[in-house]
Amino acid sequence: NDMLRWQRTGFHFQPEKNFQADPNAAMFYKGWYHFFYQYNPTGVAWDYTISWGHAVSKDLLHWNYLPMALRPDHWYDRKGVWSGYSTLLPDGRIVVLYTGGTKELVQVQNLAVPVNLSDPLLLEWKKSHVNPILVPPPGIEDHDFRDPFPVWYNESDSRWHVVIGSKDPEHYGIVLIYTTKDFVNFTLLPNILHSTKQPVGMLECVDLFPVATTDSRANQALDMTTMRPGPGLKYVLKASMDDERHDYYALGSFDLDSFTFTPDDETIDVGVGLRYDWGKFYASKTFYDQEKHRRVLWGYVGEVDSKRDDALKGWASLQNIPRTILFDTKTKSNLILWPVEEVESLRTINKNFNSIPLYPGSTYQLDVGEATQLDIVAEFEVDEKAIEATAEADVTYNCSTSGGAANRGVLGPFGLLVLANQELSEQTATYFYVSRGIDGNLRTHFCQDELRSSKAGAITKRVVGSTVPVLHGETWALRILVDHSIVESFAQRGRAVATSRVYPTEAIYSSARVFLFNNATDAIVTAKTVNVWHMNSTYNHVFPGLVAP
Ligand code: DQQ
Repeated sequence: NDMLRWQRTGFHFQPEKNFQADPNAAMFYKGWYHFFYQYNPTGVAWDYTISWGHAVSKDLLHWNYLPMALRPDHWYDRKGVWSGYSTLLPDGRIVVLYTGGTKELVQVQNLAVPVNLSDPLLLEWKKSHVNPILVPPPGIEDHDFRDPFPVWYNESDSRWHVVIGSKDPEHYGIVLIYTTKDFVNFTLLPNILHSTKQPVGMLECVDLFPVATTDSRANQALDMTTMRPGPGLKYVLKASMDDERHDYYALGSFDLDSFTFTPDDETIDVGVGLRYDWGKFYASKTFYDQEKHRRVLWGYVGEVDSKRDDALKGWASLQNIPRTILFDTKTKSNLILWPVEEVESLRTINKNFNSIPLYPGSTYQLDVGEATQLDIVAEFEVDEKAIEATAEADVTYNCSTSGGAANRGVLGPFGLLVLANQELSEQTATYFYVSRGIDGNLRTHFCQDELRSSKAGAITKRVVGSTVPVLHGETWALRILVDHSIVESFAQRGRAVATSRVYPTEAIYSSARVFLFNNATDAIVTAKTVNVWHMNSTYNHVFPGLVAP
């Protein structure tokens, strides 16, 4: 297993061993960011011992592992402490709501609270003696009732609204709403918060939050518990699609009286339209960071190698670098997701490259030394004359069916090759592909090609991505975080994101390289500026004096 050692990341969150999955939200409390996550202390895959791992950090990057917060030790969670949400209430209390799998595998909701609120580490948790606080209501299947999330505090009647994802008998995703004053007694509202128009199946890990839409408030992240619907606001409804394992969101409006969400555009409703990430990324949650007035997103990035390799490594799955979420006031049609600013504090040696012409069919090696832990920021320009000379081209291009970076078109692909060996027989390509529509307008696709990312067998490799808005006067901009076996890429400063797990066999340690490339047939592309930073490791460890799993 020494062979697989290099796959361990340098600055991403991962426990020392075993399996992790869904982030179960986070909070800033008494000087610490607390992070809870689905963790199996006994193996490298999901099973019924699934528990809540716990860690703390001062900066969302350097973590101290703590003892597990919650384990399956009662009849109502005998088959797992599943996902849920940790919430800091406005009055200073903390509640955790989570789904338990009972002996019979019925999904029920449970309450847990910290034993000692004056302990900044929140080390001890107690489960409520009235658990389970909720069982599946009539008409909802026993295994379609999970991931509770307290979303809204109504001051006028001192009630919380708690939402839970589910599906109806026809396989349409639905979001149930309960109200409660004390998190013990609940009332199911007769209406539902939202129902999908497509039979997308069970909605896991539902999240709902406001975003500011006007320029004056654009840099504000908003706290769901204090904001009321009104001008300058939109709402984001997010759900994880159990059937296809992707996190979708929709932008829309919210009616507080009926407690219903309406997407701005039904054709891009949750489950069919926008995704947080076009690559490997699932079961995400956001939390409002009252310390820095921002909303922060986490998802987990699973493995796409074999179970056997996970067993050899002794661990499985990563968390992405936390991302801030804002509304895109320029396009008004998407969110902006961007690595938290703290990640820039890990940057060390910088190499800067300017105005590098990339001729059709060429690559250009960026001489940066060992290229396993990087933060890369690059801006490209496509030759204007080539654009003008191009008639309608490649209108049906689609990242996932394109065949990837080897497939040449008139105006692309161009971008970067990371975790590449010198011969380029191993490489992960992050690129733009520009096409020209019948109306003359340019359309940009942002793709990440994993097809040549590893020479090892038994690995799922895809080309992932989507179209991304590139506005008049903008360059084509990429940011890529590279960390051994994960590549997180951001197009147009966060309008579209793609994360890949990759397992090179040769492009490891000092043999890992990074290249620019242009595989367009007709256009010269200029890499206007490229900044490459080496990234420090975070060396996470167990909190001094404590024992963690
Ligand atoms: N994982 C949890 C569930 C959730 C799913 C169990 C999403 O509660 O629905 O580990 O990955």
